[in-house]
Amino acid sequence: MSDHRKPPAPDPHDFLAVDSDLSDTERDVRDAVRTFARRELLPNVADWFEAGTLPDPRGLAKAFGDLGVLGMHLEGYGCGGSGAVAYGLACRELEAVDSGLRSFVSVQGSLAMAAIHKFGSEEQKGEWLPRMAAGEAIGCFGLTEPDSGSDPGSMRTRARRDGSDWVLDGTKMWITNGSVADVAVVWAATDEGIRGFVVPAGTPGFSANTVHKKLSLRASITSELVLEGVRLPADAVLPGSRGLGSPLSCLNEARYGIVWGAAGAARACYEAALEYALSREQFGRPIAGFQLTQRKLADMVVDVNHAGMTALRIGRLKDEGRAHHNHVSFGKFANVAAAQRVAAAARSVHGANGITLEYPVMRHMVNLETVATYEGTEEIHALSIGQAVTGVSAFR
Ligand code: TGC
Ligand code: FAD
Repeated sequence: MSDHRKPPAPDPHDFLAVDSDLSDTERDVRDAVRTFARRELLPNVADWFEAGTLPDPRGLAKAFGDLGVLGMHLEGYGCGGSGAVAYGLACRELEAVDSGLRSFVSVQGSLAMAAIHKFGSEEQKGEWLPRMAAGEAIGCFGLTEPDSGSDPGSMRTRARRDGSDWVLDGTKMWITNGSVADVAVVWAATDEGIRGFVVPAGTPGFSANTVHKKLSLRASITSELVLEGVRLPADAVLPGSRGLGSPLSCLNEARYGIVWGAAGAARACYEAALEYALSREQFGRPIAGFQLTQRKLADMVVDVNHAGMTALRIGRLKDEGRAHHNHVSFGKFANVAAAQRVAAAARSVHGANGITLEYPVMRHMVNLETVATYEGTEEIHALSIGQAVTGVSAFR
């Protein structure tokens, strides 16, 4: 006998019911991070963005540590050991508030902690990871240089041996949390190829300068790291690191967080536009009733749901150990572009109000300029996908 009952209408806030595929544990993580983000971060983020800084990065680190999101996908050493999808959901809920706040968590957990976790000695892991997971120590990750961005293999920062010590010279640029970090993971060229070094803040010759006048990712601290004859003991090198593949493997972890985070920023913009369109009246009726506005909302809801499905698919592949770095490139490329389209459309739906910090849309829109640039630009990921499908590298 056929069932003539109508299926339930799509939920405008989860049109393809992507979240119904989550496990109970994953839903619990989503709800805990969403509640925290909406209660503790959302009411303040416009002020932080306007001020162009995070006024209390140590308090924020501690709060993230208490929430359990710092290095939450890493095993042992006080880390959460969660699945990839659960970690992605945390990134999605944080970036629904602001890309800078997701960045804080990505850089700590997926870059600085992941580098120590993957390549560090037992002593390095024991010294740094528990404190970083608790938010008692802040880490940063120095790969980019003033003249070496998309092509990190061209870095000029050098580490040379002097007796049993290492001596580092060079400059790193655009380093998230650099000037508030307790520890920097710094990548440098050596006679043995590129290697990672654990540099505690306060080491003589190491200094950090905050970058000002940013128009994007303003609720985030961005810095230059200067290394002038920084002398480190032999055990400062990450013993498992060797070659450019080492930092690139950390980038995969952070790029994966962006796949989810961008879906969160897109969702936040779409939801703001939907709410605004339903309440804002012109020509005697809500602007949501105009066909051109509905087209914008339809395009947005498609992008938001495509992004959500892409994130979940890559997350499931990752939890099964089947996510190749080109899958992650696909997700970063697709989801950041989708979020940029949604943010721009959402801003237009808001009219003049859309250019203010009273509404989240333009803040997300300008943040996404950074998100499209860091962790591999749109062009770099397009070329990685191109290489994956053609077998031909366009880089060299
Ligand atoms: P190439 O010769 O292709 O590769 C060198 C070695 O690395 C391997 N490899 C990877 N391994 C793991 N994960 C990946 N994603 C990898 N991509 C490549 C590769 O197989 C090779 O291994 P082996 O054993 O043969 O030596 O290197 P290339 O110099 O031609 O460059 C390739 C390219 C352009 C894709 C790479 O350099 C790149 O990804 N450039 C973008 C740089 C970037 O993303 N920088 C981000 C800095 S950190 C940051 O932005 C933090 S933002 C804050 C936040 O996250 O919120
Ligand atoms: P470039 O590499 O100079 O690129 C300029 C333009 O040329 C881009 O459009 C690019 O796509 C294009 N291009 C380059 N090569 C090619 C090519 N082969 N084919 C086609 N087009 C190409 N880095 C860190 O190490 N740690 C951090 O914590 C960190 N945080 C950041 C925070 C912020 C707010 C920002 C803005 C950046 C951060 N970065 C960080 C740096 C970031 O990873 C780099 O900006 C990024 O990798 C791009 O490098 P670039 O800015 O030097 O641009």
